[in-house]
Order: sequence, then structure tokens, then C-alpha cells
Amino acid sequence: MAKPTASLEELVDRHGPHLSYEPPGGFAARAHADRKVKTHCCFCGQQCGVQLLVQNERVVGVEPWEEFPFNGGKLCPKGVKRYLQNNHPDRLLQPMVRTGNGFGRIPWDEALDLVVERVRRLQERHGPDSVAILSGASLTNEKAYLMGKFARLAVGTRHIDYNGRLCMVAAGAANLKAFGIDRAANPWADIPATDLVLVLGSNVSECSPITTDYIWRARDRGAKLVVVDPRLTPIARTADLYLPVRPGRDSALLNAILNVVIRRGGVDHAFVAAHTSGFDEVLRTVERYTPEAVAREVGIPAARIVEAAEMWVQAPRTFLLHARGIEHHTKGVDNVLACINLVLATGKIGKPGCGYATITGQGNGQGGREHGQRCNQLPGARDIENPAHRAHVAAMWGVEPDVLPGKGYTAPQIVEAIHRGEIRGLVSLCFNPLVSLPDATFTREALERLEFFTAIDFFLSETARHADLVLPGSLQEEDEGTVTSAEGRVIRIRKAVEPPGEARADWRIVCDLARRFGQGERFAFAGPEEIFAELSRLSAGGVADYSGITWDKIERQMGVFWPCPAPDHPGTPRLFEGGRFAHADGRARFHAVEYRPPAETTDDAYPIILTTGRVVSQFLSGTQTRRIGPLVEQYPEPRVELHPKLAAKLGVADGERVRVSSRRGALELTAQVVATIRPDTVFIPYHWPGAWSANLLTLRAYDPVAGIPEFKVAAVRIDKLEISHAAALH
Ligand SMILES: Nc1nc2c(c(=O)[nH]1)N[C@H]1C(S)=C(S)[C@@H](COP(=O)(O)OP(=O)(O)OC[C@H]3O[C@@H](n4cnc5c(=O)[nH]c(N)nc54)[C@H](O)[C@@H]3O)O[C@H]1N2
Ligand SMILES: Nc1nc2c(c(=O)[nH]1)N[C@H]1C(S)=C(S)[C@@H](COP(=O)(O)OP(=O)(O)OC[C@H]3O[C@@H](n4cnc5c(=O)[nH]c(N)nc54)[C@H](O)[C@@H]3O)O[C@H]1N2
Ligand code: SF4
Ligand SMILES: [Mo]
Repeated sequence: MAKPTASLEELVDRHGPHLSYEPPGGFAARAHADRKVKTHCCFCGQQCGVQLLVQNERVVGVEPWEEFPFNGGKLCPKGVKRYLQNNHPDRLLQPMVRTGNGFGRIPWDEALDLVVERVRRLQERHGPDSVAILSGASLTNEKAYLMGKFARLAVGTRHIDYNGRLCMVAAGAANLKAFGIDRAANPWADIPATDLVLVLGSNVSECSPITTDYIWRARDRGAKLVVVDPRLTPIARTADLYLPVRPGRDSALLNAILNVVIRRGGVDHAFVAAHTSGFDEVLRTVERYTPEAVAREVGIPAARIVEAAEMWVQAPRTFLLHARGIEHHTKGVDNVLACINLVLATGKIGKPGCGYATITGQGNGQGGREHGQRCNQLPGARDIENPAHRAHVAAMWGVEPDVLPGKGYTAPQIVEAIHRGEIRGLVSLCFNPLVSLPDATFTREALERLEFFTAIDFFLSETARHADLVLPGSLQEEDEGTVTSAEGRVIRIRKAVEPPGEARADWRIVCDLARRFGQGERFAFAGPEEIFAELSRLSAGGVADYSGITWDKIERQMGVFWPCPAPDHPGTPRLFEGGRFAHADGRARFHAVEYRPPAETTDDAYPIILTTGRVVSQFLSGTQTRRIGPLVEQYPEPRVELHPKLAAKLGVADGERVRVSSRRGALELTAQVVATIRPDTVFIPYHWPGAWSANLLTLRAYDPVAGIPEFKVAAVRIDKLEISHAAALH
């Protein structure tokens, strides 16, 4: 018999704001594992190999999986402690329906019928697009594919999008424009063989910890390291050159670096002529971006910019890495294109030890953006607005092309449409927008307006608390499937245990719903392997071609890099070898980038730049890591990092309480005075909800091409709170 789920109040009260928990016995259970399951960490896009220890059908610990080539047994703190979420007392164990202020139990059949009845009723009254689907990039490839098919065929709405819209889309859009394909250009094995690593806007040591090891192996061989970040992050402390850029100014900085590279004779003219187009326009544009012209705006002395350019020119092989620090902007796509211009102009791509990658964030951030759960996309990374792509997918699904809805709203646009009453129903799997979208007050208002909302999750996320119906889905270790890591390597997620209580595998819930929507025969999968077979078949001829990949092949090869277009094809670890790009003419495209300032600039009322991001011990909206005691202890609550000079100006000492306010809202936090941040900038990690949510401060401003929010720049004011920290505790 499953234990009854705690009431909403109990869930909140039991752990206070931390929600943390450590099982009695802790690590002692390790010695008695019945079996070990080789799989991957459920958190970031590195997808480290781990072995889960199972005892009495419960996950009780982890051990290294040393043979898995990417991490060779190494794990970060989250990977070591991840097992503690299994058996957590907050685990959702049965469907729950809203009853006044709390939730009551409801049998599965009734719950599933209720979804279909309420969705259909809204659609009959207000049209098919009055219901939206939100999905996630922590889901396996199989689930990502299933969600796109479910939205288009079963629900029949054009509005499906995913949480990768907050994450990977700026890099994805820029890569597609420049290269015709959206994947890391090189495998990580190329990093140790390079001569210079240039890292922009990536807190490597805290957010992609295993990549640190690759960079240090390059350093051991004598490679140089240049880091561009407004914070002197742990990786920046080891750099040969550190450029403390003002948030939101990277495209100007990158244009200036290219300006110097051109003047120093660093352009690979043969490569540019043979393998690219559009360089002349870039030449003309960057001419005006001299280091002297941009130094003030970007906040870095001209001489340091010249130094960075010279190091780039001198290094025979380079590796450029970036992450959300340059992508979470209203010009995220431009910033990435400016990086690519530098790489292409110098011909430093497509060779051993020489290349370029965005560091994908979410566990399946890469695969999650290929299989058709995005508002503009069909499986195989196909374009939903391209008639040939639509015809291909429609034929494979056995429907007429005009049955497939057109392009829908992005995730933030879905929330805006809910707010204005255009979208009235929502089905959400693997997304916690109340914590993760900018302007949390607006998101809360939107959720309160929904006429019907179903969330599928394994914990009652802050967003799910607004749901009418909560369905208990599966943790990563409770289902089979595949994900595609940051490198582009398709790997196997193995089931360690069954979902507990009445919880069900996500894929089964989605297929059961599809059947009730009258699409049973199109969702008649016996399991995830059959879903994979369909998605790989359908991807044939698409950009993200998985057609030569099977689960067996993944097992045999310890992962397969896509594209892999035929059964006897080994996969493609390194893209663009020989200067062949994925556009029809084989050429890469330059894009001239003009610098634009951030959407919100500082002024007298809000004179300080706020940037937001992560700490090593917490993950995303924190629903998982805020429940893991040892991780909570490492960094229990959000703090605001500020420089001693700014602190002195504000009269604030380390450990004192401050109010941080923007035009959207305010937050009361403890000040952490550190010399590792620009004096004009403050930093707050965003992993917490409610009164601790950094997204109370951020703004709803988006990149015009990719729709990614500007999480990395907002204008704020800081006021010291008169009550001391000690007093606040009483
Ligand atoms: N511990 C931990 N690891 C994670 C995650 C997590 O939540 N916790 N999440 C995963 C996911 S989904 C993602 S997307 C990745 C994110 O990985 P990262 O992008 O590395 O992490 P962030 O903290 O968002 O931001 C990175 C850096 O950008 C800097 N930055 C801010 N503004 C600017 C700017 O204007 N220009 C430049 N050049 N730099 C700037 C910040 O100071 C910060 O050091 O991490 C993944 N790994
Ligand atoms: N201010 C600010 N905001 C940010 C960012 C920032 O840097 N600054 N970063 C942004 C980025 S890069 C990202 S990726 C987003 C992430 O934002 P979200 O995607 O909202 O964060 P998650 O914590 O991954 O939320 C996913 C939810 O799905 C559940 N879940 C996870 N895996 C599964 C699964 O396999 N099955 C089921 N059924 N449920 C699952 C989790 O319990 C959680 O409730 O946040 C963004 N928000
Ligand atoms: S680096 Fe990422 S995948 Fe590896 S253990 Fe840490 S969170 Fe998990
Ligand atoms: Mo992300």
C-alpha cells in the first residue's frame, strides 16, 4: 500500500523553506547494495556516467562508473548526492486533484478522464489553441519526441514549447544560422589538445564542473586560458588573462577582438574564401570597433582587449567555449554569432584540438532541442514552417500536412497569453516557470488565471501548487531512455527502480492521455525503445539525423555522436572536418553584428547592474536539490554578491541584510561582500522560490530571434535594512 501523500500544508511545513532531507542511515546503506545500475547523472548537460546502488528496490547510493569515457568516474557534489532524492518523503505517490485550498486523492482513470474532458471543453468553446503544453529538456529524447507528437496530434494545439527556451535557444539559433546545424562542433576530447581556451560567460567550475578537468589537462600541456566574465569565477582565477566584462557588452568586446585580429594579420584568408560567405560585411562592421572605441562601454582597458586578440592569433589551435553568460541576453544570438565570426575568420574549427562549443545546460539540453517539442520545430530538428519538412513528418505520422498545427508561442509568450486570457488551459511536464521565468509576479498572476492546469512532476513544484490536477510522473532513474549530452553524444539512461506508489513513467502517462484523446493507434508504444525507433526513423534526412542509432549501438559504443545517418555509420564526434558545413552549399555564414545596449540600462533610480545565475550545489529551480540536505548545507539561501567598493558606498558589511529592488519587485537578502565581482555589478543565484526568488527582479525582455529572456542584465537599487541579521533571526 502506498503511503498517502502529505497535504500541501504538511509538505511546506515539514522542511521549512529548505525542503531538505537526509535519510536515516545515510551512506550506511551502500555496503548492502543488491545491484548496481550503470546510468547517468540526472542533472546537468555533462551527463556524467554513474552507477546507482539499489537495495530493496530503492536507490540508496552512487559509485563511480570509471569506464564511461566522458568523466572517467569523476562527479561533482550534485552527482554524488543525487541519489538522496529517491525515496524522499515529498515524492508524489498518487494523482491529486484540487479541493478548495489543498489537494485530495483521485484515481488514475478519473484523473486522466478529467484532463481530456476539461481540455476538450476549453477547446470547443475557445478554439484548439486555447490550451498550451509546456515541456522540458531534462526529459529523455523519447519523451521530448512524444510531447511534440502529443501536442500536435492528440491535443491539436500549436502552442507547445519547453524550458530550453530559457536556456539553449540563443546558441541554437546562432549555430543554425552560421553552420546550418545546432550541436557542439567538437567533442570534449579536443579540449585537452588545444593551445588556447577562451571561455566567455561560463562559470565552468560550478556549472559544468567536469569540463574544468578537460581545460586543466590542456593547461598541463601548456595551453593558455582567457576568461571573460563580470565575476572572477573559480576558473577565471586560474586564467592567464581575465577580462571582467560589464554585463551585456560581449558583442562589442568580441567585435573589438576581431578588429585587432584582422589588423594583426590573423585572418585565415584561404579558409574564409573556400569555406565561408559574408566576411566582407563583417570586415566593414568591425572596423569601427577598435579597442579604444569600446573600452569604456565594455568596462575593460583597451590594452587587455589587444592582449586577448594577440593570444588568439598566436595560438595554433584554439577552443572557444561559452554558456549562458553571453546567451541570456536580448542580443544572445548576436553575442554567439560574434563568437562564431572570430572562430571562422581565423579558420579555427573542424580540426583536432581546434574548435568551438556552447556548453549545453540541462541534462538533455541538446536532445531536448532536436525532437520537436519546440514551438517552431518538428522532429529531426525540422522547421515547422517548411512545407517539405511538414509533409515528411505528416506522412510518417499518417496524417495530412494541414493537420499539423503551425508555429506556436514560445514558453514566455505562452505565459503572456495566459495572462491576457487568450490561453486558458495548460498541461505541463518538467517545467517550473514560477521560479524560472523572469518577472515572477507576472508569472504568478498568469497561473492564477488558468481555467484548467495539469502538472506532471515527481515533487510538488512551486508551479504545480497552482495546478487543478497533479499527476505523479517518474524520476530519471525510474524510466528507460536516451539523452544527448553537451558533446552531442547519445547515451542510455537505464531504469534502476520502478516508480513508487501509484506514480507512473511519464511516457506511459502521455500515451494514456493520447489514447483518451482518440489517438491510441499513433501512441501504441510498448515502451521507450519503440518510441526511440520511431524518432530515429523519422529523423532520417533531417539535420539531427539519428537514423543509424539504436539502443544496442549506444551500449556497444558507450554512446553515439549524431549525425549518424546509417546503421554502419560510426557517428560524428567532430563536425565540419575539411571545412564542410551543414548549409546546402557547404559554406558557413558570417553575420555582421552591431552592438546594442541591454534592454534595461542603469540610471539614478536603479544604478546597479544585476546579473543572475547559479551556485555549484543547487540545480535550476531547485525542486530537486533544495530537497537534498547536504547540498542545502553548502549554500542554504540566496545571497547577493557585491564588491567591497560598492558595499562601502552603500554602508553595508558582509553578512548584513539588504533590500535589492528593481522596477518589478524587491528581495531581502544577506550581503556577501566579495572582491571577485565588478564594483558596478551584483550577482544573485536564482534557485529559490517566493520571497527568495531572483526572478522577482528580472524583466520580461527577450531576444528577437530566439526568444531567450535577458536573465543576465537588469537595473537594481540596494538599500541596507536597518534590522541586523542577528535580530532578523529572532
Ligand atoms: N551547479 C549547477 N550547475 C548547472 C546548473 C545549475 O543550476 N547548477 N544548470 C545547468 C544549466 S540548465 C545551465 S544553462 C548551465 C549554465 O551554466 P553557466 O552559463 O556557466 O552558469 P550561469 O551561472 O548562468 O552564468 C555563467 C556566468 O556568466 C557570467 N555572466 C553574467 N553576465 C554576463 C555577461 O554579460 N557576459 C559574460 N561574458 N558573462 C556574464 C556570470 O557571472 C556567470 O559566472 O549550467 C548547468 N549546470
Ligand atoms: N534569473 C534567472 N532565471 C533563470 C536562469 C538564470 O540564469 N537566471 N536560467 C534559466 C535556465 S538556463 C533554465 S534551464 C531554466 C530552468 O528552469 P525550469 O525548467 O523551470 O527548472 P527545473 O528545475 O528543471 O524544473 C523542471 C521541473 O520538472 C521536474 N522534472 C525534472 N525532471 C523531470 C522528469 O524527468 N519527469 C518529470 N515528470 N518531471 C521532471 C522538476 O521536479 C521541476 O519541477 O531556468 C531559467 N531561469
Ligand atoms: S557535472 Fe553535471 S552531470 Fe556531472 S555529476 Fe555534476 S551535475 Fe551531474
Ligand atoms: Mo539552462
